[in-house]
Amino acid sequence: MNNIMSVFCKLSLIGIAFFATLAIYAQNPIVQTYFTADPAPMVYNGTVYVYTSHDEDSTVNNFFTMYDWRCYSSKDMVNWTDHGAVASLKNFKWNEKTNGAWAPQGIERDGKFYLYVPIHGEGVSVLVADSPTGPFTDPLGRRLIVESNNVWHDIDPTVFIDDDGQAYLFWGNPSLFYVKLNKDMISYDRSIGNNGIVAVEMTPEAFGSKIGRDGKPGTTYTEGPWFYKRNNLYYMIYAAEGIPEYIAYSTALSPEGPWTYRGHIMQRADHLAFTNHAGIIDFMGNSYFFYHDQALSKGQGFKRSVSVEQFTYNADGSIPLIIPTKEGVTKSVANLDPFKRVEAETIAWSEGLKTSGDSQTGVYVTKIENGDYLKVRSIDFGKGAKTFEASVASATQGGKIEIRIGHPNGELLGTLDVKNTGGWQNWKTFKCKVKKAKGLHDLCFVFKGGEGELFNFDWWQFIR
Ligand code: FUB
Repeated sequence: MNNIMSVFCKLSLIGIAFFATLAIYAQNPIVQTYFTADPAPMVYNGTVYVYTSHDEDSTVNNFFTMYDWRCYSSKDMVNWTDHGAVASLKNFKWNEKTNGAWAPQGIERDGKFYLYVPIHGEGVSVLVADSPTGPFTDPLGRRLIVESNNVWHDIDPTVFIDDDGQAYLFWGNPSLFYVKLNKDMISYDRSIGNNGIVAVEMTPEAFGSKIGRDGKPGTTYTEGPWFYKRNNLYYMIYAAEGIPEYIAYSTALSPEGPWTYRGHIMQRADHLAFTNHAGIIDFMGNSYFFYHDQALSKGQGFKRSVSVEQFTYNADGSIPLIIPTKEGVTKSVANLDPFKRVEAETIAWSEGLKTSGDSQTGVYVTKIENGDYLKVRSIDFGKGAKTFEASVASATQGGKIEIRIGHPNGELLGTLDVKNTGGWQNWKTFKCKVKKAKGLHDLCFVFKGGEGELFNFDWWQFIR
């Protein structure tokens, strides 16, 4: 851990300098209201869902503080809707650990959603739900991976269902294991490997070579595997040569290997965290690479944030070197319809805000103070709107929502007055007239008012 700390401190200082200039036009990191890490994107029904782990705001900067798993979704790759913490350590009644909600991955099978999660030091477990955003329940009442000989190393599950219906669950640090999941997705074939658990052969040809801290030859594979298939080639993406980690990959013609080392995807960089963890998807004809950095915390490696870059595979299926940027995904793949209710927690960029939620209202934007703002991109006004309305709640003096085009100082379309509604959960809809903005625009909602918290914000829409 001492080695970890010295590397980490050095990276933190450099990161502070790099991110001091984080622009309001940035799209990365994709979540600004919380620290998020270990992204696991899943495409389902025309929507990208990203399950993330969650570094607590209260993290003391010497180890991970992680209690729950969050979920965000997008139909356009630039606006992300916050679904809150969809599962937590408390979902497992048998679990006594109060910390350790590490890297998850979710997958759909036959209308059910399976979330595979490690609890650090407690192996890998599974939760199931009828919707991608939960509620998730524990179908087993115990760990899924119970027989590996080092549960401390049983982290970072990655799951994939092959074309023939066989599902594979890989995981592991610093070695890679897999099980063949049964169709129920909550048990596995015990007839192979060591009572079902197969240890992947870790050779330099398969995963690149490095000399370990103990001076012995090893492979570059460290942790955070991401397993998928594309054009009949199987890909294993992983964090390599930690720490600090970079992202590398290997490919194979079968899920069971043999694997061939293919090189780096994302290099170490001063402004990245000492860990990195990748997830890759194809969506609407584009390819996207998710990872995490330390942008939002200005260089604190235990307070990470999920970012995403668009990329193009080379003709032979190899993955190019991907550069982490603060612009991220600049082109949306769909427009947002402002004449239908939009959840306020659908955000391209925000400053100063948090989200919260309850079973009645769902997730809403909170901790709104004077000068905070949120930006929503690619809004198609068509022939224009006449009225803006929003559902808000305030136990204090309320405030104003300035509706501006493009950025916090952009052209003012209108101002919504928010009054005291009699409580932070007493939701009322307020309306205001707006200037007729036609066509496609990005919008900023800029919050104005007196001292302290102004109001909570649940949803908005425009009326023609
Ligand atoms: O988030 C906790 C751990 O850090 C993950 O399990 C690893 O992949 C690394 O990102």
